[in-house]
Formats: sequence, structure tokens, C-alpha cells
Amino acid sequence: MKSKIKAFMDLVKQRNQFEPEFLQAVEEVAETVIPYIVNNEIYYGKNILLRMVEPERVLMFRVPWIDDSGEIVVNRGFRIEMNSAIGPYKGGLRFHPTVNLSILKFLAFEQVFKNALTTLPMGGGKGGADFDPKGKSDGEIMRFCQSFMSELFRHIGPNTDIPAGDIGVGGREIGYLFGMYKKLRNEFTGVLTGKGMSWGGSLIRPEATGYGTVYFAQSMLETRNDTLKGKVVTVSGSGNVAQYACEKAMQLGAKVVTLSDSGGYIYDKDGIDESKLAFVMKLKNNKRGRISEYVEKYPNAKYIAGERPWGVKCDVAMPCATQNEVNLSDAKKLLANGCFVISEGANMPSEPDAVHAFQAAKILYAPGKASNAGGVATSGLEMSQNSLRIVWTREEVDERLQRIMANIHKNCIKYGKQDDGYVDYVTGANIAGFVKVADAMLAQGVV
Ligand code: NDP
Ligand code: 2IT
Repeated sequence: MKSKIKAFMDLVKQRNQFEPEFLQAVEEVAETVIPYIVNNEIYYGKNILLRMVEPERVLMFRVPWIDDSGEIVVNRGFRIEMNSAIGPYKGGLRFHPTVNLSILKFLAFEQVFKNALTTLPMGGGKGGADFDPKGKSDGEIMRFCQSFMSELFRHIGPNTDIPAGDIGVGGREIGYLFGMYKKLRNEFTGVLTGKGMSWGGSLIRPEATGYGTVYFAQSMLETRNDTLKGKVVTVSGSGNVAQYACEKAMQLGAKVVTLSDSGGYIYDKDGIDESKLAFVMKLKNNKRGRISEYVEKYPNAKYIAGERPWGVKCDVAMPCATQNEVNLSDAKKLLANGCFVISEGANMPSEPDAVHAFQAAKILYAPGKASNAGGVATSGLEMSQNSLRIVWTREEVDERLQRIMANIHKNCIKYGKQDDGYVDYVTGANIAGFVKVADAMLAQGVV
């Protein structure tokens, strides 16, 4: 089996030499899915995984715009249309200076499996630009979004490819992108998700990724007859996903003690309560400030510059910032401190060695493609509402979200339960996602 996996990876490496994050995401899937393919004749000998690692289409384009000082700036825009076997391409846009082909291909590849897990009819895609929104004025953000959409619009559509938010892309950016799309196409349609409530958005979409990550942690704890009540939780990030993971964990009786950004983390041993979280939301979403400002408002808390929160003692950890933010040494610290639940809000936040350490310790570890699927699932619910031209209530959307997360958990158990009863959620998520997409690809022929 090892030699089969190696032969496959050698081929993928040869073709994608300079894409480390993409290779990392593919290797994790290959390790778990190739043994399944070998043991299941209908998938064997058809190069299905080889087809899945090749994007159906990669778009790369110039994004010129003019900054507030009159300077012409040129960024690079991308859209990876990875797989449309089970539905139109669906996935977020990331605006961050680190964006490149490797990062977006890893995200698009993960998205294919994640979207399949939601049970909704969505293929996988991802896009973005190497644009840094930090420190930019509203006008600069708008001009950038308009320039970006002035090329992207010809490649997307409500039945073709439906982008949404990711790092650096939230409600404000989706608004500017939507406005430009509508103008160019002369069409008001559900081409983006994460829209505002008065123009086609869905209730609960802003909350969905963070809430879903907590619902998934809850389902994992239930397997050990436990709950979140009284648990100490560390969260990284302080953006969209982190904020709502914090909110739901708090509502379910847990004590969240950390948040972070790329500058460092805050540790509040008393726990982040509703009013403290409201302060963070205003700080991050309106003022676009730094998490270090938390300790100016709440001096009992500490700010630790240049570090991540994984050395803080906790029961549950939820990485909600970015890829590869938990390394082996962080994993060892978490385990030594008694952490026994990891629910990933971010995409691929744990390095492979860290994942292996969690699995070896047999803790409850959920990979992002399972635990953070609530965001895109609720995007799928936004698309349904757009097609039906109706708006569901908050309760209705939240109930559907909870049902979807519980179902993903059940599917991970179905495909990931080991002989000794331990649930390997990585194997479970990868195989469950693979089966759905592979069956559709087989039915549709070699295309
Ligand atoms: P936001 O832009 O709202 O927030 C990102 C947060 O992560 C910020 O606090 C940011 O800090 C921090 N961060 C970003 N890059 C780094 C870095 N290189 N090092 C340290 N901290 C960093 O993004 P989201 O909350 O939407 O996304 C967070 C994660 O969740 C990403 O991995 C994303 O792919 C994933 N995700 C998002 C979904 C969504 O619906 N939004 C759905 C599923 C997954 P700073 O401000 O300093 O950069
Ligand atoms: O990584 C993700 O799942 C997202 N950024 C959300 C994608 C979406 O289409 O809602």
C-alpha cells in the first residue's frame, strides 16, 4: 500500500513541484483514500484520484487599481475551478498577501471533499488575490473589488461558479463584488453568497462556520458522554470564524480564554463574555484594529506578542486563523496540558506531524473539511433561498445547519471508525467525501 501511495504522490509532486500546501493537502487524502480505492473494485484502476487532483480549470488574471495617492497598483487574481461533478463550483475568495496558486489549489481541493460532506449539490472551487486589505481605505477596497470582478464576472454565474468570503473577504467585500457583477451582467442573481440581508443574504451565514465548528465539537464530545459545559477553550484568530466559534462555545457553557491575530494572542483567564466579545467584534469588524487593543480595555487579560495560543492549558482547542498554525511542538504542548478535543475552524490549520500526534493520542480530532463545513453548507442554504425567492427564519436555518453538522459527524463515524472503536475523523471525512464525488464522476464518464 505504501508503494502505491508513494507512486501516486511522486506523480503529483512532479507536476506540482512548487506547491507545498497543495501537495500537503493531497498527501493527507491519498494516505486515507488510496487504501479504500484498492479495497473497492468499482473505484480501482480508473485513476479517479488522479483526475481529482487536476483542477478542471485555473484562471489567473491581472487586477489593476488606483490607490488613494493616485498610484497604479497591480495585483494577481485567481479562481480555481476544481471539480463540478456534484454541482457548480462553490468556495470562498481570499484576499491576503500570501495568496498564490499553491494556497488556492489546496483550499479548492479541500473544498471539493467538504462540499460533498454537506450533502448539498455543490462542487468545489476557490479564488482570491495577493491583495493585502490591511490599512486600505474603504474606497481602495471598493476599487480593488470592482477591478477584480471586472474580469471574474465572465467566468462565474449562479449555475456555474458561486464565490463567497474567506480570509480578508467579508460582508463589505461581497457587497462591492456583487454590485459590480450586477452592473456588468444587468442581472440580480445569487452569484455570490455571504450577501447582506436586504439583498439576498441568509440569516446565520455570518455565524455559520464558527457555530458549525462548535456543533461538531459537541457531537464529538457526545460520543464520550460529555458536553462543552465548563470546558476551557482556546481559540486562535479573531476574524469571522473565531468570533462566532467563541460566541457559540460561550452560549453552550464553555469558557473561551484566548483569541489571536497575526500579531499575537490575548489570554483572558476569566473567560471572554458577551460584552467582551461585542468589543472584539466592533474592534475587528468596524475599527479593523489589532487584538492587542483588548488588554487596553480589559487590563486583567494578557497580550503575548508574536506567539500562538497553544501553550495555554485547555480542554478544547479551535484553530480558526489560517493554515499550518499548529505544528508538532504546539500539538505536544496541547496534549501535555490535557487538551482532548480539537475542532478546526480554519482550513488545514494543523501540520501533518501535529495531526499524527493527535491521532496517536486518540483524542477527538476533527479536520477542517468536516468541522468547518457549516459555512459553505449555509452558503448552500443561501443559494436554495435565492432560487426559491424566499427567506427562512433564523431558527430554520440554524436547525438545518445543526442537522447538516450532525450528519457530517455521522458520516465520519461510518467511514472512520477503527477496529478498536477509535474514530479517525480524517479518514472518515476523506472517504465519505471521496465516495460521493467519485460516484458522480464515474456516472458522468471521462470528461
Ligand atoms: P478573517 O479574515 O475574518 O479572519 C482571519 C483571522 O486569522 C484574523 O484574525 C487574522 O489575523 C488571522 N490570520 C490570518 N492569516 C494569518 C496568519 N498568516 N498568521 C496568523 N494569523 C492569521 O477570515 P475567516 O475568519 O473567514 O477565516 C479564518 C479561517 O477559516 C481560514 O482558514 C479560512 O479559510 C477558514 N474558513 C472560513 C470560512 C468562512 O465562512 N469565512 C469557512 C470555512 C473555513 P490578521 O488580521 O492579523 O491577519
Ligand atoms: O473555506 C470555506 O468553506 C469558505 N471559505 C466558505 C465557502 C463558501 O462558499 O461559503
